[in-house]
Amino acid sequence: MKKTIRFILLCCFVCFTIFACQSSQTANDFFPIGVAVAQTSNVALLGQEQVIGAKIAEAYFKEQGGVNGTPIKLIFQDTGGDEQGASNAFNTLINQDKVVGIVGPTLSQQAFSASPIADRAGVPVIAPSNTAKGIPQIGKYVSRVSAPVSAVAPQAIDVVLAQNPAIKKVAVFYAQDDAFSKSETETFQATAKAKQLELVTVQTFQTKDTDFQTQITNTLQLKPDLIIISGLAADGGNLVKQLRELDYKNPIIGGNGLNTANLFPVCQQFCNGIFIAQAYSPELENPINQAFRSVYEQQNQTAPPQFTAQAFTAVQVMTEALRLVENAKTLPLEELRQKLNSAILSGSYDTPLGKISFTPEGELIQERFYVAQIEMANNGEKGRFKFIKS
Ligand code: 1QQ
Repeated sequence: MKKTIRFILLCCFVCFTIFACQSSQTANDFFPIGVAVAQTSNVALLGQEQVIGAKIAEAYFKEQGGVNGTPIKLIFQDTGGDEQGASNAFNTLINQDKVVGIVGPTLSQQAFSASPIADRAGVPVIAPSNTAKGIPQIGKYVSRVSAPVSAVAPQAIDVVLAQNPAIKKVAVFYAQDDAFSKSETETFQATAKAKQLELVTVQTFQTKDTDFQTQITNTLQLKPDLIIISGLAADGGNLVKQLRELDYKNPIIGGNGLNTANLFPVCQQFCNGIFIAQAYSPELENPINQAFRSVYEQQNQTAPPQFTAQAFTAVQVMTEALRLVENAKTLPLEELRQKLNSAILSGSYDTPLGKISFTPEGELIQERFYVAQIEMANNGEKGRFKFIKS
């Protein structure tokens, strides 16, 4: 009999322990924020920089007391480089991980498939790097901290023309299977025409292409004074390399997809001189940028890149908006997601990108943009982004 009672008591203890452990996994002890970016595939050249920025933000805000004493916890789901991967990651974060909101995906091409899923489920999405036209218009739960191509890309043309007033003929290349590249080339082409430049050719390629000889041969016959490329890092880097190998000597502007040091191993010494407009400058003097920059520099011995700063900013906005939601800890998840979205859109934030806020539609309002030029060491191994317009 005694044995039976002891057994029952033991069972109760085990059950209670299991129950206690399980309930401590709920959102009461932390706020789960999903991060759905490309950790694998060709797009990981861009996505890796985002993971670093999100993780720095997670540690930084933990130290700052999280959300009124409750930490945020990032839950990463790899999207790979395509639409299906992004949609799967979003579904897992929403239904299985029960996140309060999502930072992601990496590409606009992925966002047009995945972000409507979150929008329909009433889950706030902050796009850390989707710059194509139409992203905030996906739905009322979608906003972005990545300024649109229309605000950023023209700055590179301005700087190049100021340095080279004799430029007349422009050739444009873009990846026709990528929504961002299509959107960015529209901006580049419209800006070039508005500046009275002659658009001598528009060449297309695919983001998985590695050989650009045909397009380059067709283009160089037309003797352009400037070439502008809208693609991603691997394709864009190879295109630059092949242009220089085939003796193209005039300036090159790269779009946002080339905006990473992960381009350097692809085009090596041929990356030298590429102009790229920037939505972030490491030099910005505000306390949060200085804090972010110093952690990044300790870890990486170089200044932080734009995609890292934007990912940090997306996690920051999510965290600071959570602080504004009354009784966030006890609200049912659905209601929390809804109130979080309203808080995101109505807040204003001091971030590594400077002071930012949003239009009611979720479009970013940001004050300053910059232009940098890539400077490679002679051996082509090391390079840096040198800021020329700040
Ligand atoms: C987009 C982009 C990419 C270059 C981000 C990595 O701007 O897809 O919108």
